[in-house]
Amino acid sequence: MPANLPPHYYELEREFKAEKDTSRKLELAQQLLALMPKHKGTDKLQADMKSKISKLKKQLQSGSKKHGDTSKEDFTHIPREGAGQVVLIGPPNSGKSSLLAELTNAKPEIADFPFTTHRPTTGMMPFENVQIQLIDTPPISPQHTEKYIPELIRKADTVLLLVDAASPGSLEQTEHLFEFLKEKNISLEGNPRYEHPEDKRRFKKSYMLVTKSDLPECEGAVDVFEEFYGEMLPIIGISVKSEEDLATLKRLVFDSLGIVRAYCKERSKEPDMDDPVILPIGGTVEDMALEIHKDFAYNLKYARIWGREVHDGQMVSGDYQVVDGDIIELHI
Ligand SMILES: Nc1nc2c(ncn2[C@@H]2O[C@H](COP(=O)(O)OP(=O)(O)OP(=O)(O)O)[C@@H](O)[C@H]2O)c(=O)[nH]1
Ligand SMILES: [Mg+2]
Repeated sequence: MPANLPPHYYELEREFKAEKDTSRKLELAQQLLALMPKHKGTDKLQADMKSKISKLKKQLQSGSKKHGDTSKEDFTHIPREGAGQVVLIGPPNSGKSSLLAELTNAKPEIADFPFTTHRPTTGMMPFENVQIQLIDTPPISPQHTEKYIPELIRKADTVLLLVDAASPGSLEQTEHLFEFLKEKNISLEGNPRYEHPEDKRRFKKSYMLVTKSDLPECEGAVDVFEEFYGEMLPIIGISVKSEEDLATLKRLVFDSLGIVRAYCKERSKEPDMDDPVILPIGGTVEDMALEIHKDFAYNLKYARIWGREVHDGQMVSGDYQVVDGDIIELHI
């Protein structure tokens, strides 16, 4: 008898197989079991899935005993991937997960009610030839805020604060969010101040995104938020339904990271324009050489550059500051 599984089952099954996190894997296994039509053709499948669920439950129990705590996993550290790490924060239902889903290949849960997201979810956002890591987070709210959220913000390169202008309490929610972050010594700023080593405060490069701008009730919302927060950080109206808004946002996020891309070229060969070396703005030819191999940096005599601010093939020394898009031939 054929199993007749719904199409969504196979998508979820792929996610289940790739998932490394035990508790998420358990959630997916339970969803898969629920999706299986209950008839003779799925008897074996159901039994297999039930046995996987019971194994996963045991693993979770032994894992929490081993670490001596009963809380869920530690989300304070999410390994960085790609050219930069950007965290999406905001009050409940403000559209964080929707934005992650539009900009990356991640498939977070999205729903029209608060507290849908329970754990951080990451996705990679392609921008031209680089990938940028986005982290969707559970909401910040007077009712409940996960403890690890401030730490995720401290570690990120850029913060996108999403506020939902369609929600009647959005200004109060935003005010609460800023107070919460202030208590945690975090200040969201368009142009972050210099962080003194002895100062506990962290000034994070941030943008406020006023979401759902396609809805008629959100007309004029950007101006309202601008009045309250415009001096602290840039306020941008967006809709996940607008391709133009999403494209503008991608460029903005890339620019916020303060990075440049350089392309390595071997003599008499074409450079690989799909594989840039990422450097912070101000990074030099020597820094680029170091990224490739320390011997290149130690033995560097000079470099030839092709780019926006040089003559083709101009000779420069190791202290030349790389401009985004420079093609560099290292001579040792
Ligand atoms: N019209 C419109 N609806 C949107 C937009 N962005 C999100 N939504 C809707 O807003 C609701 C909440 O979206 P989510 O992405 O789940 O919000 P969230 O901030 O992740 O919510 P929590 O996880 O509960 O904090 C869903 O019904 C979305 O479809 C938008 O740009 N326009
Ligand atoms: Mg969410």
